[in-house]
Amino acid sequence: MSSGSHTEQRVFPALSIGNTAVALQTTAGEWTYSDLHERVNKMASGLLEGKTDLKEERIALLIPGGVDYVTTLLGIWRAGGIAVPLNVAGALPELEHALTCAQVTRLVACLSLDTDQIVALHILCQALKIELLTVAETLADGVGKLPVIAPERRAMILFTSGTTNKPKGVVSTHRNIRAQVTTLLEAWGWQAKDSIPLFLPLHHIHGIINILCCGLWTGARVAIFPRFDMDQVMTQVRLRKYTLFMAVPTIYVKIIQYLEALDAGKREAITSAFKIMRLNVSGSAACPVKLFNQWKALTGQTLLERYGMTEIGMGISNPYLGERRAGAVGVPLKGVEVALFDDAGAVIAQDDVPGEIRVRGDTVFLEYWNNPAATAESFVDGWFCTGDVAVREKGYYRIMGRSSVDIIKSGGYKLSALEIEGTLLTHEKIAECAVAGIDDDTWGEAVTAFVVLKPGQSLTLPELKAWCESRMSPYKIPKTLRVLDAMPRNAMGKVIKPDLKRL
Ligand code: MLC
Ligand code: AMP
Repeated sequence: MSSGSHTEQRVFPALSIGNTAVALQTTAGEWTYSDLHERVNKMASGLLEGKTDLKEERIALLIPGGVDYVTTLLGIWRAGGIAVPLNVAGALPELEHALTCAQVTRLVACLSLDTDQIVALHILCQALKIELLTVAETLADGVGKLPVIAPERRAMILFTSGTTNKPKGVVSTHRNIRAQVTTLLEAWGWQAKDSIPLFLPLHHIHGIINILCCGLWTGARVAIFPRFDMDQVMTQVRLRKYTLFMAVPTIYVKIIQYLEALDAGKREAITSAFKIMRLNVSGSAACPVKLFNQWKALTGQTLLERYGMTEIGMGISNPYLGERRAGAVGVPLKGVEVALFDDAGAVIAQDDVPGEIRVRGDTVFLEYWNNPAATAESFVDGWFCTGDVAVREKGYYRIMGRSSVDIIKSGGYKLSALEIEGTLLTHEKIAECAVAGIDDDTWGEAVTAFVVLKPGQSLTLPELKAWCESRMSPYKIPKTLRVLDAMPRNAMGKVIKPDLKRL
């Protein structure tokens, strides 16, 4: 992440002593770039404990959005470690999987989390021989000698669900992150005078790369929230604090519902504030044409939709200047090579023929952590195979869907049907189960569980939800339960998910 041209290595160019511009606005106050720079270096020194380099030690973060999160993430990078951001709403078995899989040795946590969670975390860390730390106790009093970090070194592991039961750790290098950030800075015209709210979860790239890293790289102001709180965010919007707004489609849907419930005067105060923003971006899931049109009618903003993935950063984007086409994700970003491939593995040269999106370039991740088989499977001739199917129409890409029915996108989160099924099958009343994403106006797709119960058993949705609470993140918990007499299966015994979706 070094800017390369500076004698003193920094995580981002704008982080420097004497830069008095506000970097972070938090609920607790403001932090200038200079303050943040010093705090990051103290964190790096504290993590190093006198060593010269963390040498890619995996250090996890379990911290909600705020200055401590940013200090820890950048401090780990500055000291040569690999940051493993974890889901603050994650259930214990999910955290255990990530900590074990990434071979984490230290976990920096926010100990003002829920008390039960802290106790459970202590026990888990003890069992896994992981040192549990707070930010306050890790920050050094001063700044020691910090290492020089080569761009090809690993920087971050993010867990992403896929077509396997358990999430895989996506490893990005400093070079990957720099490429992911700089292509967006240019494409979307980021400027130091920009100001953006950050309320997305900080264990995924939308929040980490597109908002936090782009903002801090440019020297802009990032207003960081621990979670998406409609009233808080809309108050700041109304006060015209932001020039940029980036969110998943579900959030735009929820904002429209919120605005519709307001009286005309209050609604106008917010919509007119959106209207004067420089840019509104939607991504992480398909933006329905209806939503695109509703947003335009309400705020006058033409949403810029873009396509990305944890493994590739952002790949395709509608233009900042030029036609932003509803229902399309635009054209490949500069420096990102994108092509569509047919089933025989040949590049599709002409428009209007669907194929799998494959991506090459510096933005593409290095590997799945400790999983060479999965890494090898996902690349063909140097191209990363996304599993997403698209078509090019008059030069613009349009996403048509995914090649796997076992991946669900709910409110921007990618979920593995197989992972949820694996957990549900441990329920004492469930004999068979299949999970599918059913089209939903708010969530994009809503997790639905189809189950066959053991003889003589009954199960209701509230019972199932309560049972799921300690076993999976809230957003994975089924929104609907369908109890079936028998599961529709093909001749090979495989559940026919399209039949279930039709139910
Ligand atoms: C919350 N809930 C969800 C959910 N989020 N259910 C399904 N899917 C989701 N995404 C549950 C809550 O637990 C709660 O359950 C109920 O829905 C209502 O909660 P809420 O308070 O209304 O929702 P909220 O907490 O505000 O969360 C909604 C959200 C959040 C949209 C703000 O889901 C979110 O931040 N999504 C963004 C995810 C993201 O950043 N993805 C990017 C991945 S990177 P109950 O039962 O308690 O009522 C990527 C690459 C790329 O995709 O291209 O960017
Ligand atoms: P994740 O693995 O969480 O990074 O999610 C990446 C996936 O989100 C992609 O593989 C796509 O399936 C989906 N996605 C991201 N942006 C869009 C978009 N604009 N339209 C449709 N799907 C999208």
